[in-house]
Amino acid sequence: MEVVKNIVWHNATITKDDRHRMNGHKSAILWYTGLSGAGKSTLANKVEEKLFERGYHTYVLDGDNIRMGLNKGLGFTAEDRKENIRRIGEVAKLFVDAGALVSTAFVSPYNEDREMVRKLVKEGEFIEIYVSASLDVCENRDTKGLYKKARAGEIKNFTGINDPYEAPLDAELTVDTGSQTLDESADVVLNYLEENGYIEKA
Ligand code: ADX
Repeated sequence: MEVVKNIVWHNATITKDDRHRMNGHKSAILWYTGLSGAGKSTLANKVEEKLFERGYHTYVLDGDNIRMGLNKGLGFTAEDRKENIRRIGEVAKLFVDAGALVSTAFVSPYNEDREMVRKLVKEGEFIEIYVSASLDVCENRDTKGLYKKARAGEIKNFTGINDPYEAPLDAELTVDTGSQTLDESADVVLNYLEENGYIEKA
């Protein structure tokens, strides 16, 4: 890669604090991680819906969708996943700067990659949410038919089948979508946000 020189950081006139004051709430990344089919996107969207209804500035960055645009061309080797997560981390950081409660729904199977994102932002701005449905549950759901293909050897590096998933060691939250309803899981997240001063109590 070319070494780029002669770039100077420009400080914004309107700061993150100004935006927090204007919006009436803090900003942070809600980082959902878990196996394909664990329910990350579904949960992220449900939580967003509840926050949005209560007047919070929100956005969801979704793995499958981002891979069709910004991250088109990245595959599923450890190196490509790292680059996928690095870019999403940077984009999510911009959303935090813009004052939003931004949710990301990516498998993000490696502890190291998730820790890289945690370090990008300030303490308290990264909330790791482990969506912990077991491989059995995800494989039985097989919403996209990908586990079947992976078992048949049609997909290489498929997380949980022939590629690793490193469960978070120190997640702020663990949500078991295998044993909870969607609303129950969403309320676990909302309670955390209330208890930790990100949002007002309902
Ligand atoms: S990540 O590992 O780099 O974070 P990301 O969340 O962007 O993955 O993409 C995962 C989605 O891509 C899965 O939900 C699934 O639909 C699809 N997918 C296709 N191939 C794979 C694979 N080899 N491993 C995991 N997911 C895959």
